[in-house]
Amino acid sequence: MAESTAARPKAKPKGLDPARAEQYRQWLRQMLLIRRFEEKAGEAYSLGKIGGFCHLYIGQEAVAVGSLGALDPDDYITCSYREHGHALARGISARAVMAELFGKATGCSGGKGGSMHLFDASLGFLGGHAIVGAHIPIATGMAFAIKYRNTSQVAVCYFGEAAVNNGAFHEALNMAALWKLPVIYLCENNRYGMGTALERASALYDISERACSYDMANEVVDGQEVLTMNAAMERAVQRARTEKLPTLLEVRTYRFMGHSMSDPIHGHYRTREEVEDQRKRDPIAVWSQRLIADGLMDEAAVRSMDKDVMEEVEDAYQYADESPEPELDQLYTDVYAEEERKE
Ligand SMILES: Cc1ncc(C[n+]2csc(CCOP(=O)(O)OP(=O)(O)O)c2C)c(N)n1
Ligand SMILES: [Mg+2]
Repeated sequence: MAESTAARPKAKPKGLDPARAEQYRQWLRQMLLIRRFEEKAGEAYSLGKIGGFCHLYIGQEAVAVGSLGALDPDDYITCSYREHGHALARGISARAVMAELFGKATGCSGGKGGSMHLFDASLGFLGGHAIVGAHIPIATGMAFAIKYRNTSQVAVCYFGEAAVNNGAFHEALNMAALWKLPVIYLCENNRYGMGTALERASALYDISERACSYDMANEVVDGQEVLTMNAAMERAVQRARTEKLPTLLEVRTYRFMGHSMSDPIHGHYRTREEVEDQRKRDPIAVWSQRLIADGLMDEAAVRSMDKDVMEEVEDAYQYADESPEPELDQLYTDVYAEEERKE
């Protein structure tokens, strides 16, 4: 059954701020980069260039771009396995992400992580985790470390709505609320955990309400609108940084592709009509039309940006294809990363 991805009505979207025009254009570029990258990754997978699992992020781009746009460079991020978009939006290069998907030594995890385990500690990007919900306590631990060291960083944890029925989710949220930790739990509710619709697996439909059990701030966010996403994230970041309090954001979004490369676009669990209906709120079209309507870009500029992005993705593909595989003597390196303590 197709419900709207739109969140409960909140404050009306404000007009675009001309002073932020460059940032707005960058958001569009980042979303286009993710889209074109994912299309190319899908193609490479079909050609056998990428092995293992591969979960595309197409349809959810505004969530990663809008939310990561509210963070500082030294904040910590941890994600599920559907994290190519987050890695790109955080600033890991398309070359390093594509090479990782190809299992090459030049990949961001040295070619040993693959699609589900993208890492770059220098950007505070601490995975890529394949086990549903397992990184929720890890993010909570990061937030505990931040509090212990008394810095003003924030930890962010991205996960799907299927993770909230996992015991680790509840244990982590309880501790974060009890200990007042600077963490943001960002649930990307795309309404399906593989082929299971949310309402078939969850007693509670509104995931945001789960925060009430832990007296935690929460919000439902329209994840197809990048500015709305950014504004909600800014509120959560502010709460974490200044008040040292956690937030649960339930972000309503939709994946346009199958769960993974082995799953067809609609399968038996959703209809073609539902997917087509959701595609009417394509986050890239929504945002580019908004920028054009507000006079911050014209159609030619959007086309030229898209072309530029496609060239970047093509370059990443060539780079990944030509890169060497990791050497055998690298098998046991990079198992643990040590971070330098800032005393
Ligand atoms: C603990 C655990 N159980 C089952 C799986 C198999 N599995 C992989 S993805 C997935 C669905 C997760 O859906 P959701 O959390 O909504 O994220 P989405 O794929 O929609 O981004 C499942 C059950 C797993 N990886 N880990
Ligand atoms: Mg899901």
